[in-house]
Amino acid sequence: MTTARAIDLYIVALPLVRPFRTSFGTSTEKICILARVRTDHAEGWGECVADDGYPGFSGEWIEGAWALLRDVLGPALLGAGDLEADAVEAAFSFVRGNPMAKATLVDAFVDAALREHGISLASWLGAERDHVACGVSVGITDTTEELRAQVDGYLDEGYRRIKLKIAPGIDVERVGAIRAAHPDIRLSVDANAAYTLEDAGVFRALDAYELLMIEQPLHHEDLVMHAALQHRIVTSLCLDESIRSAADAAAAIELGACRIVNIKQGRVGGVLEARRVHDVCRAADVAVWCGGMLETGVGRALNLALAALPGFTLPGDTSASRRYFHEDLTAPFDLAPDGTMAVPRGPGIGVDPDPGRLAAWTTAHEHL
Ligand code: SMG
Ligand code: MG
Repeated sequence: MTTARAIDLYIVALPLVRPFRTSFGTSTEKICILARVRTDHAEGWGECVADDGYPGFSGEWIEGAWALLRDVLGPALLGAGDLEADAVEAAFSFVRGNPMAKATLVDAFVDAALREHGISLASWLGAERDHVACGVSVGITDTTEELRAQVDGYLDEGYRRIKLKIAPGIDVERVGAIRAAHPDIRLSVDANAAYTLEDAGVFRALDAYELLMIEQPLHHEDLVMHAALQHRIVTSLCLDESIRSAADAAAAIELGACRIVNIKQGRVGGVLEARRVHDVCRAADVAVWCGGMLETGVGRALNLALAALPGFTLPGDTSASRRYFHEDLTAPFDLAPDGTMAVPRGPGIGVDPDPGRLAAWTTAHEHL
């Protein structure tokens, strides 16, 4: 049993090495909430993956999550008394929705509880690998030449799968150019819900490029339309934004809305629900892989532990620290020449933010 005694919330801002453009916006900085949960014998960390500025990826954003964490979820955890690590979600079950805010404290509490017992998150989750295969997600560029240069650079570093962000009008030609330059690589695209079923022709055209998958082409709430699209094309659909829970994954699979699921623990309410999504997909023989939200080393450590579970059979968006930051908040995560990354093995998530960098990059702090 573990008891949360104090919580610190931070907002940190780290410049990105290059802007990251998706169909819904461009980020030049990684801004996120970090939570530190102190227990009697340890402290644990969680990172919130909600957007800065406005809710663009999902219905959550930093200012909303901050208020919820400070005024509702934080006090609920501090009032919950003794909890087992795998029972912490119950402290937040009276709050509907808001999985990204909840994940911040679920993950921080689990990390603290595991550190108290000296157990690594990876082994506690049931990880079977000590290295995971890594891909990279490449943002939309102004020109095809720029995109090719970035893709070539990442392939040289050893990444095992390239994912291209697409948007209406910046799709078939771009993908065709990259495929022509690299006929044999594992290539996928991610539309971040920017299309409708009327664009089915775009996806039929993409069938020519033998993509590993097309990620979240249609509206995030529309499983039925994804099922209709999956019937009209050969390439496998993968869902990201649409999957907020294991129940969503079960529904999507039942409907035939996808053949692959992107698991982001922050999107589904934390590492416990992420493992349930994994289990649902594995039982249905649906491949999963670990998504990314440009996390700092705190969230990246957690993603790597999750990605080491047996159902994660495709390379994830778990790229090296240097793909995002000049300097990470933790010790940097590096890509091995074979395109894999080591899973942290220390207690809990196995890494800590550097205190000096945390202090320097914090823009807001709240102690509960
Ligand atoms: O962490 O490398 C990463 C980013 C991976 O493409 C990525 N994430 O829809 O999968 C996705 C996007 C969402 C990020 S929006 C800032
Ligand atoms: Mg995505």
